[in-house]
Amino acid sequence: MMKKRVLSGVQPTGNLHIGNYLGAIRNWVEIQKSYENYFCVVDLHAITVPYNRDTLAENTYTIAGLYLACGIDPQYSTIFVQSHVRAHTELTWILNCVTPINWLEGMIQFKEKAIKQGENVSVGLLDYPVLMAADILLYDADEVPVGEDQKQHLELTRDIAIRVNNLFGSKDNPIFKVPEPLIRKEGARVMSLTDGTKKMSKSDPSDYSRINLLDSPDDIRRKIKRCKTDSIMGLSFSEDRPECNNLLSLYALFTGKSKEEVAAECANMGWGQFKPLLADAIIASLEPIQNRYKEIMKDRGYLDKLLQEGREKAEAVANATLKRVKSAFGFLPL
Ligand code: AQP
Repeated sequence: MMKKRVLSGVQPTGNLHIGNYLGAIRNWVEIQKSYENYFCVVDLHAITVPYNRDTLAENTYTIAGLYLACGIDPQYSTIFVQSHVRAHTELTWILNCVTPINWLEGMIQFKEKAIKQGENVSVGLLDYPVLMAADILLYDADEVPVGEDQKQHLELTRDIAIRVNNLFGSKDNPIFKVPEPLIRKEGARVMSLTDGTKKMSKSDPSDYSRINLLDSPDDIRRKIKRCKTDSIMGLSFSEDRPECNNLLSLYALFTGKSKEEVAAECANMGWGQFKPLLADAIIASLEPIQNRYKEIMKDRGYLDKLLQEGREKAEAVANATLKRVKSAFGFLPL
């Protein structure tokens, strides 16, 4: 039986944090043997906001190295850099011409990031979801494993695919496969350590808001010690205690315990007792990833070769789709 195909990616905007790990990469690792997998480092997305050109390439290596360190296995998964496969930008242009502008203006992430940036908002930021649609549709992905924050963008991808199929395809001969989101319940939305109502994010100016996968044990202890809590006695999963909810969920995810077990274990604890337990659980889970990462980054030649092989495999699939799309849109063939 043919395996279903998945595609997903992370922006090289800095170190990965535990939200990226729990919401996305950990799930990729778990499913990779049952799917045909394409995982890219989405560097074209990373330049939609002001960025540092001196660190972009190094961050791209970092993310690729972290994919491997977290357990993405090249035997099952193709790892590549988005900007190395030109079909991504070419399909984006074509999709731009069939995507109504008001679909993009309504995107929550655009509105949030645009507010943060004031007047300095690029066309690229508005167009971010169309680039994401191109990423996914180029690979005829059946499913897209992402965190909760990407749900709206995935719905837009589906809308664009359906629109193109209606305009230029037929029921028996659709142009695009319409992908399904693959969003796990646990870890799909890890919240900031400084504000339990905001998602943990690489672009938050405060490093205390997140735990990065490469943070030292001391940093992790310090961040957990300083993180926002409340003054209610006893710890519980409760809707109106966003920080408590988030920290207990992290404890459950990093220890592998169920919510019920954690609720019972922590019901009578205070923050002073709980925080070191949480820090220990996170440190113990990240230590093997950090050790593997150090080994992987010693051999840039290996990473370069892997990304080159990944590009070749990705390009073969992407170029075939692009050819099909251009033919359907009526372009004169080469
Ligand atoms: N807090 C999170 N909880 C669960 N999943 C998350 N993801 C991101 N944040 C969380 C998932 O990680 C994948 C890569 O997303 P990204 O590269 O956009 O990461 P980011 O941290 O969101 O990066 P930025 O640069 O800081 O962007 P913004 O400002 O948008 O937050 C995705 O699958 C995402 O769902």
